[in-house]
Amino acid sequence: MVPAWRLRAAFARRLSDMYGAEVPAYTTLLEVAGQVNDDVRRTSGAAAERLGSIERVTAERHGAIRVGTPRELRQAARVFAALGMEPVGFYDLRDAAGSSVPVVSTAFRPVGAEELERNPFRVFTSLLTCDDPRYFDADLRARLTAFLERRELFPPELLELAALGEREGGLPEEAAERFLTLAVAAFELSPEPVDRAWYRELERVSPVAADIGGVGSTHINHLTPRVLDIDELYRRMTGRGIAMIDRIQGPPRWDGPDVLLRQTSFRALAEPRAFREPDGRVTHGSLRVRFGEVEARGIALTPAGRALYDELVAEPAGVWADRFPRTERELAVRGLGFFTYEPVPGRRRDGARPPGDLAGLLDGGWVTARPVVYEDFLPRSAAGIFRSNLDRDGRAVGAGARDGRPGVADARDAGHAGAGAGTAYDAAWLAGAVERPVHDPFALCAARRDDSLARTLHALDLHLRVHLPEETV
Ligand code: OOG
Ligand code: NI
Repeated sequence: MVPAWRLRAAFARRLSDMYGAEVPAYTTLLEVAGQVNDDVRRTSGAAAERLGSIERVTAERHGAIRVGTPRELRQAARVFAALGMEPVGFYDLRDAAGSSVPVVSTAFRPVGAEELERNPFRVFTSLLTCDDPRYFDADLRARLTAFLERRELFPPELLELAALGEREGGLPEEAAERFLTLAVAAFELSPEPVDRAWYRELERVSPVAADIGGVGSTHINHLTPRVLDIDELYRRMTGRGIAMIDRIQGPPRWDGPDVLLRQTSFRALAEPRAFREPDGRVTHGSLRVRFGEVEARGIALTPAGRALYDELVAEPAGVWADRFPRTERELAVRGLGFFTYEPVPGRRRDGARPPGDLAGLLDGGWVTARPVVYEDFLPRSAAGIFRSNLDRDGRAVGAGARDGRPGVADARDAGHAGAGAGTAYDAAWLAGAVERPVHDPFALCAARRDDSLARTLHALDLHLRVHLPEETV
């Protein structure tokens, strides 16, 4: 029996091999990321591994796929379930600040600390909001839906093996091999000719709509390694002549703790593709749909920490230095960051009782705090990555296309899916579509913290309640 986590690790590895063979700049990215991580370890020693062992960080990846219908999303969820990956979080990129993309998304990933440690592979998965009239009028929606209903992203054999794997928590050796082969194939770029007129029509609404609904299959559009020093990586990639997007998404580099997520990417490459012309001829051209992203991960923030982050994200390092916690301790005691806690073994009591507050326990050397790494995504960053990679030389892919129609911004201001506006795509709707609960990222982190804190207090023989600024445990 091959357990789910081994399937997940093998899937991530094979996907990476496939992607590397097809997108050579990705291989360069991996090479540079590996070198940067090695260098950081050499210069920073143990501190480098505060947010994960070098082995985990260097092996870590996230992928991204895009699908067209709730049915396709449900099927993707089933494939990921066999890999021990569950939907976490809901992201509405239609109203992401500054750039509206017609998708709602979730991320499939392992949720337990142990499963994450074994292999943290995650896939950001976006669903085209076909039912949002701000992007698709009734006529286009009907044709788009009909097109999507006809295609098959995941062959029945794959879905059956996935269901078996989910039920059993793994697959027998031979079935595992077959499952992995079919699963990787489902995410390869298809050689099928692209219907040029149809693709272009969707592209006029949004390049994302064309990438999703303009072709007969889905594909991994990027595979992202994790790096310990993203500023250094950016410099080195640029030094190698690889055109990166103009910036690193997220807060500026500063000398306080790394929090949440910073990401950057190289521009989507023009890859040769076959097109079917209106007269039936097959011609050759290119499309830019696959790119390379890289990310640095930091400490997960509580809702209060996240609110502060959102307020500061666009501010320069100086403002961060004034307003954001400069230390892990401050993040913890102000209730802004998530940590797990452990009792310090053998701490002598000296006749003193451990104090009843987190600051006292930390400062008195009774407990230690370990940061919880952020395992999720950020809508602003995601929308920025989407957008920057749809553009060619600063303009949208294809002749004059724009992401989002004129007027989308007005509708957005009025609140998404407002009065009478098609499906209300929200977290509850998404859970219904995948027929599984969608985890709340904050709740997952809080559960880990609370659990560790309860065990720590028990070990210290403290029958008290530790008051956290935000919540009470
Ligand atoms: C997904 C973009 C979002 C991230 O890391 O924020 C994403 C996509 O382009 O399909 O992967
Ligand atoms: Ni990504």
